[in-house]
Amino acid sequence: ASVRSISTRPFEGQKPGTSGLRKRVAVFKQEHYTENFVQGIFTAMPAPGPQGATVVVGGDGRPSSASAPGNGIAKFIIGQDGILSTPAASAVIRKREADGGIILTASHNAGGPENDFGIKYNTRNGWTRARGRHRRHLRGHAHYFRVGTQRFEGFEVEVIDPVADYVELIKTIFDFELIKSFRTEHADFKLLFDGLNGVTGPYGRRIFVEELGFPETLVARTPDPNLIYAHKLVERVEKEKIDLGAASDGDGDRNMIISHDWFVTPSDSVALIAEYAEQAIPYFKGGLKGLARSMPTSCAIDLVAKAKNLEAFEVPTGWKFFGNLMDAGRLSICGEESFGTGSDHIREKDGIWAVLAWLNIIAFANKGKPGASVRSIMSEFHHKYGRNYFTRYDYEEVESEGANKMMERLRGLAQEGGENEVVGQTFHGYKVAKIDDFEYHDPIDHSVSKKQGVRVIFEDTSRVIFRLSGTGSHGATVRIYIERYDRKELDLDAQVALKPLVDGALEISKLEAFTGRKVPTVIT
Ligand code: VG1
Ligand code: CO
Repeated sequence: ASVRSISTRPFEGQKPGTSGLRKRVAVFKQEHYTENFVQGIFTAMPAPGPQGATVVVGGDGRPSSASAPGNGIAKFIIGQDGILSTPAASAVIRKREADGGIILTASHNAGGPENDFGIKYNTRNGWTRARGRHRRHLRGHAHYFRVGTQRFEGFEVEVIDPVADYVELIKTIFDFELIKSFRTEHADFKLLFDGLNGVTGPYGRRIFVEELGFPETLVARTPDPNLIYAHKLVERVEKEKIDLGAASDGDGDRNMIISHDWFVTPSDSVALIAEYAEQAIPYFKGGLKGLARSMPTSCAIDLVAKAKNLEAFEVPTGWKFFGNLMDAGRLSICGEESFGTGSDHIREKDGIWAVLAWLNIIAFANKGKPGASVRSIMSEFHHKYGRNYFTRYDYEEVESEGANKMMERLRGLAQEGGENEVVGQTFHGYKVAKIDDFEYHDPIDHSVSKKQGVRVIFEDTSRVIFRLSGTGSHGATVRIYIERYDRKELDLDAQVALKPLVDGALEISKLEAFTGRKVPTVIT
């Protein structure tokens, strides 16, 4: 191995969005593009910098080629065959006290040569910071297919089993014995886990099949777990009367929870897990520290926090904001409406963790009430707390200009305060109480994040929120989040319950006039 110095130009648009850098594969293939970004990561490494550092590298197996920058890094820890799920990488970084990790994935974005690639960088607390210029670069010929350590001049490469550290950690969190005895006592209980063809395949097999003894079940690959893209899973769950259907995304950090008779919104899922955690999940038996959600996520978890007398935090979209709260010992369980759920066991959202949390809770609930199901558990929750109906409309690959103008106008309205054409007006029966542009003041490091989404809050506490995606690779994606709280009507179809608010949101934003779009690309 030898070190060469190469200087490159800065690249247009090479700055991390909601979750690292995400672009078309062709963009990454430009000469030095990837190396330049990775160099930026090392340049920005917190003191004492990259000298002597240990860095974890893994990914979801998308095609990639990059040589590792030198920078005095002493050790690279790499998942075998280059594989590490995002949560597993976080687990490895923490267990092995590495200084950071590079995850090669575009997560839920579609893969393949025509589609997307991405790079996320994680320090021990999950923050992504990267910027800068490529300077020096290492040439080694490390292989990634066999576990073991390879030594080069000035640095070493350790190839690890990508599953082992993660499984070791996860077994300390959940009640595996309880789940196993539940499975043997309920031979008719059907679990279906989708992700066996993505990066979570080996993790799912090791945990659900080898550790817990569930039958090996496979369905089609599902890069983004939501009701539309995961339709095959949904169909199978309905047809085969599956009790717990679950999916995760390309890099294993997202999850979807369904049963043949219920779809659990991610906002409800995290609230439900928080409700049961102390009683059911060993990791939380000492008590919960605090709960949190991203701003557009429904307020269901806030109700649980209130009932349990816990702090509840509302942070901007993107997992990185939870890390500071966790490090400060003020946050145990958190989630995002975008199918992200997790806890302070690592610094990423964790799809398999969420599925195991549900299994653990179902097993626990069955001890008290035999026959407890996803639906009965959720229904009991809604009777206790009321229901936060929630839906999200995505308009993908919209012209950036129109999308930006729409957001600018909404921001303008928010700045005018109460004196504008929206506040005090009634849209389809809902009267606007307030409009603002969400700003987050981090209570730990006091940093301020502005322009995190425009919120329209109605007099009955219903909300509609507008923001632009920070993970798309081309054009703009407009996201509209719609929420309404109901104490009495608990069994409505969400799309029916939210229809007037959706119409109101479209009127308030003048979405069609600005973007030319009549219908959303995806509804979740
Ligand atoms: C989306 C989601 C956000 C999530 C992010 C990364 O971001 O809305 O909640 O944290 O993806 O998830 P945006 O900016 O496109 O709305 V992952 O699984 O793709 O790393
Ligand atoms: Co992901």
